[in-house]
Amino acid sequence: MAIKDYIRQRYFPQMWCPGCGHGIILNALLRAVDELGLDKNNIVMTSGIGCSARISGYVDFHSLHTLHGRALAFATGVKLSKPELTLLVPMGDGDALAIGGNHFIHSARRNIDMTAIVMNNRIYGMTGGQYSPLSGPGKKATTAPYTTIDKDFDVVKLSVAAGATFVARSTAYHVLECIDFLKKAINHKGFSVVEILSQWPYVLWTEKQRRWCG
Ligand SMILES: Cc1ncc(C[n+]2csc(CCOP(=O)(O)OP(=O)(O)O)c2C)c(N)n1
Repeated sequence: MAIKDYIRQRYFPQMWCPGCGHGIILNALLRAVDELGLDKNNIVMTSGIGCSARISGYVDFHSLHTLHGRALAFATGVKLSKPELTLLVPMGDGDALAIGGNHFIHSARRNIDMTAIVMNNRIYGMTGGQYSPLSGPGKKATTAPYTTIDKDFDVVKLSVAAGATFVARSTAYHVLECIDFLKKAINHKGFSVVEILSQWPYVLWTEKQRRWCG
């Protein structure tokens, strides 16, 4: 299949800022699915809220665009009712590890067979740049004009400690590595986490996008 067969073209052009890493992650994910030869009718993507979570609108899989932080909870429900389906759960760092942190830890602890993709730009992108638990100290953000003082944590170490049985980290710059990790994660039976660092070029936002986010 061609990559365009995995997307809902009616929702394009997408709403991500020029230069944002999230589109590269979408591309890597579609290539991973294509290279694995998966039937798109057997794939379910659940997502919460955020720029990263918008990805579920762009893919031509079964998709649930749900509540901020709750993507893994919805994915768990789908998996319990239809275990034969492949579950893909893309989340922002805020979605996955701030509001959704408990769902993340306990999905890993239960080792539920699904792939969590943490699209980590270390900021709340969609709402305009509030710092997230992953921002780390010394970062400027709209909610930290004099820079942040809070520590961040290591997503990979957290995932391993919580019980995830496949964990990997890459960046939107390393596309081939991302494709490889995503393929391995999808093939893995159990809770797999792929953290992908993604750049956030807020300065490039257009007026239209600023208005769209209120
Ligand atoms: C319950 C709830 N709280 C807060 C929000 C507002 N909100 C929407 S997206 C978002 C943060 C998005 O950041 P992240 O998950 O890191 O994804 P990104 O946009 O950076 O890809 C927040 C706080 C919401 N929609 N629902």
